[in-house]
Amino acid sequence: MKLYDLELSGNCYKIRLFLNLIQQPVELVQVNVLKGEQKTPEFTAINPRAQIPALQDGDFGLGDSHAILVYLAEKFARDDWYPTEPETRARIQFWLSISANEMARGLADARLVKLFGAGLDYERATQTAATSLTLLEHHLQNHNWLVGDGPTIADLAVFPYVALAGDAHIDLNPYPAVRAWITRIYDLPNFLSMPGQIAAEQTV
Ligand SMILES: N[C@@H](CCC(=O)N[C@@H](CS)C(=O)NCC(=O)O)C(=O)O
Repeated sequence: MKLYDLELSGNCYKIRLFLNLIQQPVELVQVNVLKGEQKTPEFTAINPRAQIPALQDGDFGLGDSHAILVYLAEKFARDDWYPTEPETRARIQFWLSISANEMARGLADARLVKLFGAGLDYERATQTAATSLTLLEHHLQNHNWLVGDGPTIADLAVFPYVALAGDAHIDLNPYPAVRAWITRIYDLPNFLSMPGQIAAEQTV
């Protein structure tokens, strides 16, 4: 199995983290998006959206971090990370949508501006980030995990850009329940870190 990857991509990190947590080996193939390597015909045959991450598993190719999380969880870890009850699945999908929308347009866009100089509206991104962090904070004041009693792919989808808030120059101090949740994820067996994450001592 190959993961088309970039170390500094939070979307790619979702997949690297999950595969490490479930101890599934993968071959990492670096894609330099600044050089446009995601636009080659070979790559768009795997992901027509011309974005990383993308996965190649035998004959099966797939793009999108959320689709890949669902695929890998179904295949390797359904009972633990993607339980089958309709209510649980639907709640997980709710958070995958938050990840693909509010987290992407908020925390991830703000990080793109501050870390890579992207020409995006930083003010708007920070407002979206504040709204989604407040939503997350309220949820986590009464729950240890986003869905159910243990970690699921919902946590892994939402977590990366939250833990990378420092790169986006966004302070997590007003969100103590979010910081406690980050600590719980850091403490998972076989956790894998990525550069730029909030330091463990800042989470308590
Ligand atoms: N919704 C997609 C977003 C993927 C995405 O934005 N990938 C970025 C890197 S983090 C990318 O490939 N950017 C290069 C481009 O769009 O040309 C996902 O969750 O995988």
